[in-house]
Amino acid sequence: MAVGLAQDKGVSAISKGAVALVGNPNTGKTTLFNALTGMSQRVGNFPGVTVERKSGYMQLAEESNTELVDLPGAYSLSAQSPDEMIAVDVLLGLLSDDVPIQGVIAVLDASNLKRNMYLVSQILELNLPLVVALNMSDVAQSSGISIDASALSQRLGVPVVPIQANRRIGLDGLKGALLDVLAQGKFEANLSLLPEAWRSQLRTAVDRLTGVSPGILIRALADSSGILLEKLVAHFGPDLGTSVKQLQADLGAGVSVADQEVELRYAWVDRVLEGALRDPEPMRVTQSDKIDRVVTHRFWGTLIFAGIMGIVFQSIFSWASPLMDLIDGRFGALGTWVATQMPEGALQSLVVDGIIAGVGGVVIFLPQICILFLFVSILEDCGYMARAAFLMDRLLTRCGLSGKSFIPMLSSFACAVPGVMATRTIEDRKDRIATMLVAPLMSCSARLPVYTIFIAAFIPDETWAGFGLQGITLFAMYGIGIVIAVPIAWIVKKTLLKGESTPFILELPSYKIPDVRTIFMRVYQSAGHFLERAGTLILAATIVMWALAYFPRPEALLDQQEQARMALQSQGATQEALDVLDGKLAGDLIAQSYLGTMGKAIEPVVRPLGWDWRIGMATLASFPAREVIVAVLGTIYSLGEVDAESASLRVALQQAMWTDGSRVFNIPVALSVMVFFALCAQCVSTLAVIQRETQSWRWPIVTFVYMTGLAYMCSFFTYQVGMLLGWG
Ligand SMILES: Nc1nc2c(ncn2[C@@H]2O[C@H](COP(=O)(O)OP(=O)(O)OP(=O)(O)O)[C@@H](O)[C@H]2O)c(=O)[nH]1
Ligand SMILES: [Mg+2]
Repeated sequence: MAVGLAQDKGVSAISKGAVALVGNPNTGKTTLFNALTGMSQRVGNFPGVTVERKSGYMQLAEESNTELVDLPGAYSLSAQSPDEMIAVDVLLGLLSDDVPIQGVIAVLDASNLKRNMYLVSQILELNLPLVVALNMSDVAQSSGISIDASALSQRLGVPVVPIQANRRIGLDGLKGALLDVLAQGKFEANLSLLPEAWRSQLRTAVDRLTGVSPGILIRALADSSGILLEKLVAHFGPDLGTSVKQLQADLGAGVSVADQEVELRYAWVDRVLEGALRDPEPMRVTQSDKIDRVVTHRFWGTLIFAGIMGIVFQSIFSWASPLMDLIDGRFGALGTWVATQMPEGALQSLVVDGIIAGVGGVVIFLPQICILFLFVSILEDCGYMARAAFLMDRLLTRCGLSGKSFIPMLSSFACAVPGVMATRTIEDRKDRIATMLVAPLMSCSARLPVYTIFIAAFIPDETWAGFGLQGITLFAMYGIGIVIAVPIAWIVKKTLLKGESTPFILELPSYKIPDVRTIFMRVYQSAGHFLERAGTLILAATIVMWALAYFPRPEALLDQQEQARMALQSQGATQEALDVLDGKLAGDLIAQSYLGTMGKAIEPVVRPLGWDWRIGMATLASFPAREVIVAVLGTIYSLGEVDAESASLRVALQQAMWTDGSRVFNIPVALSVMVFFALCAQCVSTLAVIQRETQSWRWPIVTFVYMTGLAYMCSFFTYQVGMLLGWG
């Protein structure tokens, strides 16, 4: 992959290929990527945040943009998990439709240099121009670690630049060094750590093959699973396969490159760092170790975790309500104003009852979404969430999952789509699929509006043992998914996906003061994502549901109403009496609408859950995306009411009646709706991403069927028990 820039150190030639950011997980690659490209990819203080290849452009020299590729973290080029495989594919040039890699920035955690150097030893064998960035130099410094960058650079034969990516310190030096190595063109693979016999054999073999570096051959030789070798042969041709066989024979029977490689590399790392790295007390007990003893303690740690989550859910209610009331009021006023500006008719109804009442009803939850993500990103960035993962490891392994399942499950509290993608860090395919099956049980942010609307309307605002009852209910809704995931995972691992769970060593990241920019970006992006859904998927669903609830409008009914109205007026009836009449018409119209007819048909199915046809239809409409229920209920009640000002959905729900005049909703009904939404697979995007990640329709179907069945059962149980307990 020579770029041949030696003749002209020119700018134009430099933009021929991409530069890849490679390094162990959680070393700050994405932070550096964002700093160099001005983009805002997701950053977090735990390993396995990036699971996809992402690219952007950085300005290396004047008037030239160079593509920069951010990769998932990898401990070694002997990929163990699908996310590590991505880094390997890119570095070895196996993605044929991809821009070739012309250089590499190895991002190392300076406070953990020894472990990070292993990967460097492998990259050095790849014939790729390389710059080593010593990131987290602030962390290293505060732990008293000192690194002689120039000595290291001399030993490695590549530039070594100390940086601090989160403060953008040292980036100019890094870019300069990168420009230099790119301009030097072809980089000679450094094979110094291999035994002389191997080296000469490798060189001879490489000479016979085109486009293959010694590093690629070593990767092929060290590949014990055979998967990488297969890919390499497909890419570089069958000659590579023959060479590998030949080499294996030449190196002698019983020599396992995979096994020996590890020892050789560790010995090399020790040699290279000798005298260049000064770590005064490598074994010291740090402040962070002391904190960890408490927060990862089986009992105290769990208590702290529950306490923190309790506070988070409580704050979601108490902090958000003033803002939500404000937005709610604004939308109410907007609806009333628009109604006075537009002639009465279908169009006015579409805008006021459909779009404003529906989409507006969802948008008011924005403050809660922001508060949720504010907490989540602070907890993640300071390093606490990785400790929570550690705490869960025991539980997860006991139910047959990998401890690595925690991070995907944690991500699923924001949204199951990145959660399912985060399972790429799990090596074992069965563990990976089992995690995907339970990840959507975690309450994502789309469920938050559903929970809070029903909680605000039906759970009394009282305190219980110092905690608000509403906060406790929300806590319980988040809890139910976790509690149910445990037996489900256990059953899945005992039946569909039998297999041993692999032990897992989570590397606990160091505690940090959370980065304001990272937190701001996370909250901002989540808010944007929420609003985008409201403006697209939910808007579309609302319009369809509005039309179904508005049409047909039988002439006979409207005429009857007109006559009744005139009769009342001629008798000098009060405005109140006229409103009652209008309300009745609105109710009759919606009952006769397409939606009403369908609703009546499905009512027997949802009746055992305590629901009326309106909740049934709104739930059915929410299968593509769960927030739709809030929008659809907003539309249904808005169409079924006369007075646009009482459009607050909360009040409408509280006042909803059965035909016999009794209230539709009580606490058991509200709980049964919430439980249904906590457990049901109402999200097309999640099912699609499971299909994509597993390359099979089987798993999205299994997910859908089991979650929907489970939701129905648990919802039924909740309603019936609630009624028995006399909460109705
Ligand atoms: N103190 C300090 N923190 C940093 C520095 N660079 C990055 N961080 C933080 O380190 C954490 C990890 O950063 P990321 O950029 O997500 O790391 P990554 O290498 O992309 O991680 P993966 O995608 O999981 O492999 C984040 O909390 C960053 O804010 C640095 O130079 N100093
Ligand atoms: Mg990353």
